[in-house]
Amino acid sequence: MEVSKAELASAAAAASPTQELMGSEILIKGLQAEGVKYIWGYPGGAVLYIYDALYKQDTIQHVLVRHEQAAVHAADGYARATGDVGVALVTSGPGLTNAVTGIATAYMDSIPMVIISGQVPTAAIGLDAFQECDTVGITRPIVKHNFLVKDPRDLAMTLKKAFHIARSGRPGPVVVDVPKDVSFKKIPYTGYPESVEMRSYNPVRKGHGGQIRKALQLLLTAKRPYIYTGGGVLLGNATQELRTLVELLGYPVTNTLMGLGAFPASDRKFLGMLGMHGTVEANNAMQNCDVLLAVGARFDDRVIGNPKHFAQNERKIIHIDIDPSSISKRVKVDIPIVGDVKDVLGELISMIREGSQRPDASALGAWWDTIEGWRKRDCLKYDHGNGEVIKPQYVVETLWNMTRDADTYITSDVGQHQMWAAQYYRFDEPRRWINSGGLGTMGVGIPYAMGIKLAKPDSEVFCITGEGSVQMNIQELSTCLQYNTPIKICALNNRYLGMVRQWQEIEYSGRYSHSYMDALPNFVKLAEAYGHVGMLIERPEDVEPALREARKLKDRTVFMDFRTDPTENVFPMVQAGKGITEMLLGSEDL
Ligand SMILES: Cc1cc2nc3c(=O)[nH]c(=O)nc-3n(C[C@H](O)[C@H](O)[C@H](O)COP(=O)(O)OP(=O)(O)OC[C@H]3O[C@@H](n4cnc5c(N)ncnc54)[C@H](O)[C@@H]3O)c2cc1C
Ligand SMILES: Cc1ncc(C[n+]2csc(CCOP(=O)(O)OP(=O)(O)O)c2C)c(N)n1
Ligand SMILES: [Mg+2]
Repeated sequence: MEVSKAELASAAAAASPTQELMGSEILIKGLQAEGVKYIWGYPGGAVLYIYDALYKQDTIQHVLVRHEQAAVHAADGYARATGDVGVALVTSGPGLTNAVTGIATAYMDSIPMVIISGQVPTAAIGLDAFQECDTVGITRPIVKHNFLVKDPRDLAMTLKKAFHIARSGRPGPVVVDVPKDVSFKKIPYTGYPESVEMRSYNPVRKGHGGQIRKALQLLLTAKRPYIYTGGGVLLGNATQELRTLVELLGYPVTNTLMGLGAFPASDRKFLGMLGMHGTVEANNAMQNCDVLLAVGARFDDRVIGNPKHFAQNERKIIHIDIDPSSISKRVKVDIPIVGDVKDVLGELISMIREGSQRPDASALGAWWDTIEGWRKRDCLKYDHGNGEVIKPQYVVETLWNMTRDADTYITSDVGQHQMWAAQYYRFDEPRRWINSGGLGTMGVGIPYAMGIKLAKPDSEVFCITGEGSVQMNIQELSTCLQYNTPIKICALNNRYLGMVRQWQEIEYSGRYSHSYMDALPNFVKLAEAYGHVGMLIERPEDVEPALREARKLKDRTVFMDFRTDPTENVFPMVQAGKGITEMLLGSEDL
């Protein structure tokens, strides 16, 4: 079913101005007008009128998940891969509380979403009604904004505002809570608003010209410049501008975990991811640069390590971010530029092209020599073992080698496997690496993958996961079958909550308190029970054939249970409290 946004909008506008519609019908018309193609959700008493209105239309496809957490994750994964607003629909009470983890996950990574929740009838609010919970109160700290719609006449404008807030400025999830009577009452429908004005909400797009000029001056006189980019470049669709800027300047670049793909990993100017599990060259450059250009990155604690250590080296910092509250939050910056990354980088590029000043070539040459020295350490080199046991890095590396020229999306869960995916799958394109960074939510991998596969049926979608994480939303294998979203699950099964085990080994003197996963299910049979294909892979020489076989099964969901080395650790690693250059590089450092 391919329906263009324009078709959806004109279908929505088709209502005659005098028509009487139920709140639920107005809601659906609004979603159509917003160009929504998919909703992930789960029904219940408070949303049955909305489900009824969904039943009577055929432009929006609803996907019935098996748990509301997965509905929000699937819509979130869709939003991350496409850049559109992801939409989820849940019922009141337990439906909403189940969705909370999904909403918080999207909030922490600034993902545009609208979550519609049912609420008990307005007259029953506050009376401990059946399946009542204070949705606005519960979600307040984990949304960009939320609304309780008390009158059906406000529905259309509220939805318009919700989409506008979700996708503009720093994106984020918006909850629209709809009491049952609001979805049921009939009112005259005058159409979906064409525009929205909010006096108190006007995100800045254009950066301050004077600040941009000052930034450029600083950048061009730098001896040891460094460009540190994050999720904001992807969210602002500014990868092309970033690439042009780097081309013009010839400066080294790093990405955060959330920014991978913003700059091609295969480009020599890319130093790899920085931070807790970043490369030696990326972290050393961060510590030793004299001018840092931070672009849509928020100086996360996993990126700068111990702030006192970070502050030991003097450097001038330029920070481009659309959210003024992100600036100087954790690290004091010298030249703040509040604005949209695409606009600001565009402006910088024009100024460089118009001017005659160029970077200091000899200083830059010396800086590159230093960086190449760090790069020689080859910190992602790993011990391939005795050929008996599968190394997790090898699985990711093999997958990357096999699919590097294919149209692929990689989702992950949270743990060691996530870090190996980030380190060894080398992303050249934006929005191809889909994971939870800020909240670090185990259980996102399968729902993310199925959300993406629905929108991108011709792409290959792999979920790199752990045997711990995958069990947190494994029920969604059922949804994958019902909606024909064939995904490929690569479980790096080390029988441990590996990232926890690694911390216990290094920080808690090997006291492995409750990190061993005993009594695991037989994943092959489990996959088969859900109607899919299961594979058990126990030897290194079987890794490539298994992946090849799985890829051939284009129309099937395949669960690959790779039995990996249970004691493998993620390196480099910056321990808690350490500076980013104080890295452990391998087991010899323990
Ligand atoms: C197990 C684990 C290990 C991790 N280890 C690492 C690690 O080693 N290295 C690492 O980098 N991360 C790591 N993380 C992730 C980390 O927790 C943070 O999520 C991540 O560093 C934040 O990335 P970011 O700074 O790009 O910010 P994001 O959360 O992506 O924020 C984006 C920023 O861009 C801004 N922005 C949004 N849109 C625009 C726009 N249009 N224009 C301008 N600005 C915009 C936003 O306001 C925000 O400030 C790890 C996470 C887990 C779970
Ligand atoms: C919902 C949730 N609970 C707990 C954690 C803490 N945590 C982070 S990584 C991890 C272990 C993940 O184990 P697994 O999925 O097997 O991945 P591995 O680290 O072994 O690759 C845990 C428990 C979390 N991130 N999310
Ligand atoms: Mg594990």
